[in-house]
Amino acid sequence: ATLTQPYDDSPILLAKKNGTAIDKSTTYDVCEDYEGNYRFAPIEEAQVSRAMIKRYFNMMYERAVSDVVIVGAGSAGLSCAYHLATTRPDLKVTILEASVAPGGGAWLGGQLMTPMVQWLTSALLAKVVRKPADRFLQEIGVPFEDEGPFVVVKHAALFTSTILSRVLALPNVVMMNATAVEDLIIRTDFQGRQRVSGVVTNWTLVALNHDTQSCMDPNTITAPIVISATGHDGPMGAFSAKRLVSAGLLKELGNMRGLDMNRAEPAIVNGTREVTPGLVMTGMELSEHDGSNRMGPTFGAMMASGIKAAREAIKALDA
Ligand code: AHZ
Repeated sequence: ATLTQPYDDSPILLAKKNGTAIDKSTTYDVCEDYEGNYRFAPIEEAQVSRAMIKRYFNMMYERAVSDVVIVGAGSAGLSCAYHLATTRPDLKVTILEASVAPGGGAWLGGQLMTPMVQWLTSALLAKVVRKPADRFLQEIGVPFEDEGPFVVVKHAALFTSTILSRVLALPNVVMMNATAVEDLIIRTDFQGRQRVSGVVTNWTLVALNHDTQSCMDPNTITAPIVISATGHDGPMGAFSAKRLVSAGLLKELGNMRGLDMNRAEPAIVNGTREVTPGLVMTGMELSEHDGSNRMGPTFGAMMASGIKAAREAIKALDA
């Protein structure tokens, strides 16, 4: 038998599923035999390579000019992407994430609560999401416990995996992970103003090795609006805020202040804006830009700031 029968259409599997008898006298084109052994359709290795290469490089080709680039796929960047891409399905939204795993700090609620400590109470593994961000949780379909002034999602990974799957399923969104933004494209417009007009990219593994090799030049993506969501300072964080300083577009970094939940959340959400022409900033990167407090493990402001950043981007695009 030639093994071309699609798996789901296998007469044997269908007979098993429907509880009907398998006709053993007939030879079927199937991937599973009567004993339950699987046989795979033959494949050339090059088919696998080409299936990836064609799609990935077509995507890069198509997204070399995007409508909006979002830098950083943490809780703020992903919330922004979801709101932007669902509100404006006409926009080509391109997300760039330096890490292999998108999600930023939102895989854990606070402190490094790994599966080794699962025996601790669920509250210790939980991610606190203060209201009114619970409406966003309802919209994307993440269950939570209502604790009055705040709500609790039983595991941060439930939020992050859900929003990732929602965002990646949207037809106008692409995400390139393991891809770092190394620089900003900054042009002078007709009025002589400096304007962010896109990003300079490289594979993160290359970006981390510039000191060990001779020149490894980058690539570019142009876009009328860049949304920076790179988090507070760290090995890669606060990327655009720091670059704005070295490019002379921001006098100095405000530097993130100490933890104060009550001050931090409104400061981040209310401060979400186009900080320089062409660049909207969201999430904890703003604390470094503006010098506002950190809030620790409460993520409501990240969602609300992401949503506001999407609105600011639309406003700037439509202006
Ligand atoms: O890998 C970074 C992370 O996933 C990514 N990133 C940073 N620099 C990048 C670059 N190119 C591409 N140059 C880059 N990607 O940006 C993402 C930032 O996610 P995050 O979770 O660190 O930031 P956020 O603002 O979305 O969420 C902050 C969550 C925090 S931190 C905090 C505290 O410390 O008090 N409290 C909260 C709620």
